[in-house]
Amino acid sequence: MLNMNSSMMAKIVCSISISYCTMIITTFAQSTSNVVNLAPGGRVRIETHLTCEGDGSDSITYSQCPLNRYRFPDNMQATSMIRVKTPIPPLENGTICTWVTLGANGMFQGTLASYSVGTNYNSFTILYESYDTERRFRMFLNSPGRFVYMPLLKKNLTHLCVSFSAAGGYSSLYVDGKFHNKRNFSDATALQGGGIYIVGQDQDTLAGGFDQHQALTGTITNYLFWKRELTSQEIEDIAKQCICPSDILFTLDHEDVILSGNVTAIPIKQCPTVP
Ligand SMILES: [Ca+2]
Repeated sequence: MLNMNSSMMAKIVCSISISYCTMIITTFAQSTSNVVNLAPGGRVRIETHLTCEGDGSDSITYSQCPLNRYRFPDNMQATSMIRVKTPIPPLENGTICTWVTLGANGMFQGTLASYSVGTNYNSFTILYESYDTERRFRMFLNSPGRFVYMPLLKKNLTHLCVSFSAAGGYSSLYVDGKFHNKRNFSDATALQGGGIYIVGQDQDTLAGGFDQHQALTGTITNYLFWKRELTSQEIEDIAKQCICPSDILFTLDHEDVILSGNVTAIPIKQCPTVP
C-alpha cells in the first residue's frame, strides 16, 4: 500500500515496475497506467503496463487478472466438472492459483486439478480432503501422493496457490497470498504433455473413473495456471491486488473449457482481493 501525492505518480509507476523486474531488467517501455485515489492515506492501484525486457527471452507484463467464476453446487456426485481445452505442454514447473469458497456442507472439499496422461492417471493431482479430524491437500506429481496439511478454512472466500518444481523436487502451498507450507517431492519427474486436465473431479482412468467423494463443491474464481513457479511476491500481488503476470498457460475462459453436469458460469465484474 502506498501513499503519495500526484507529483510522485510517475516515479511510483516506474519503481513498481522495477520491483517486478529485479535482476532481469535492462530496458522497459511504459504502455498505459491508471492511478486512482491519490488522497493522502488512500489506496493506489496500478492497472497495467510495463513490459520488462531482459536478455530478449523474458517478456512478462503485469495487469489485472482475468476474471472467471464457476459454481459446483452439488456434493457427492461424479458428473460436474470443467475440462480444459488448452493443450498442455510438458511441464517441469507450474503454479495454480484460485479463489475457493466453502461448499454446501460448510467445508472446502474436492479436486482442484486432475491431470492424466496415458495410463498415468495421477500425473498431477491436487485434492483437498476434509474429514472430521484432519484437513489436508493430497498432491501427486508423477509419484506417490503426499499430504500437505492446511488449516481448516473457516471464512467463505480464500485464495490458494500451489506451485511445483519437478526439477527442484518440491511443491509449495500459499494461502491468501502468504507462503504456508512446502512438501518434498524428491522423486518427482516432469509432467508429460498432451494429457487431460479436469477441474472438479479426480480421474482414475483417462477422462473417467470419477469418485463422488472427491467432487469439488462450492465456487472457484479466477482459476489460473502458469507453467513456471511464480515468486512469492507475484502470488502476494495476485491475492492482494489482483495483478497477474501475463505468461498464463491457461485460465477458465468460457471458450477454453467444456462444462459438464451442474457446473454453472457466474458473471463476475470485480476481482476478489485479500484485505
Ligand atoms: Ca480417485
